[in-house]
Amino acid sequence: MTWTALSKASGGKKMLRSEICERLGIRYPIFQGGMAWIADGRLAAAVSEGGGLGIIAAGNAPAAYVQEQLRLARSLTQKPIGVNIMLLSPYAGEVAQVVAEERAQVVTTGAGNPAKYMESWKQAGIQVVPVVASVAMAKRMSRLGAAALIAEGGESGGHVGELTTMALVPQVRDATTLPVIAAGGIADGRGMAAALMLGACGVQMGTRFLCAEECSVHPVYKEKILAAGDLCTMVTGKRLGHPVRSLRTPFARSYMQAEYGGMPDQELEALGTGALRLAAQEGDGEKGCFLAGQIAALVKKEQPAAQILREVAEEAEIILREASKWVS
Ligand code: TUI
Repeated sequence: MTWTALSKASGGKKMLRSEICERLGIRYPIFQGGMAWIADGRLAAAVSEGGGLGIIAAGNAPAAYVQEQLRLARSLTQKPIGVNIMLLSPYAGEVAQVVAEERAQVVTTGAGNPAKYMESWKQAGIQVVPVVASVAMAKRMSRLGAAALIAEGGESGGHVGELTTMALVPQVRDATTLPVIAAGGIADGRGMAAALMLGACGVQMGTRFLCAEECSVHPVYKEKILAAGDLCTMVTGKRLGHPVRSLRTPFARSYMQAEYGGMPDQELEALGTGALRLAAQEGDGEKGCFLAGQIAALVKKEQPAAQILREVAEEAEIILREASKWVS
């Protein structure tokens, strides 16, 4: 890992930087997670303008929505913008085409294997950064020419893999020579510093950015994150093969009961449909599915995205500077 202490950008003071900053043209090695129904052009632009990598979530939306949000973000900032493509979406193919046409600087992918799109994205000059939840997937993506990898542990909100961030990041790091971004269970400078110690060269945070001022998610969603405790999330959907971490709400509990109470697959699938939109847009505390990571309790206040980036990076810097205290 090439850690470079660049002094120019901060008036002679050393600052936290890594190879992913140079590769993507960002100041802080911090990505904002591509949260479906939530991460729009406005949030992505605020994060990128603040020095991180803002990412527009395609989620289950059609290509026209992604194009509109990308253009909105570009009207708000000149900095690089990413798009996250959720590969289970019926619109994944058309979204894949639009990001190539619009030449998004970065594409991240989730919940599947983006192999069939990789060549066209690379041809368009896009830096492809897939989310991986296993070593096998990391190796596959490396062979296909990914620019970097996001190693996402099961502490994260939303669709989760088997491994924790602590176990996954060093194994992915050892499996490829690509830069690794750690995700899942990171909300502050302590998590960021720890991720770097595990071999990552940057982090992705979703839950922390839910409470960014520029995040348009329903206010009830933000209130629930701010009120969350350590045991406030749970994983449902394992039976259908799509485990999802969300807040322990009436919806999540009744879904879990249906899941283990023998509800037929089709009915169970229908029960989940639309629940994320109800949470994000309507703030529906009964029928909504409030995706959130295990670190929700570490999110203490609503604040501008730029302040989140600065706080997390500065805290990580302090911890890393003091790390030599452990060796005497
Ligand atoms: O994708 C996410 N998080 C998400 S997606 C989402 S929306 C959704 N809608 C319906 C069902 C499920 C989710 C909400 N949150 N994170 C990235 C992520 N990707 N986590 C784990 C993975 C992953 C899992 C398996 C990536 C690749 C993979 O490979 C499978 C294969 O094809 O080998």
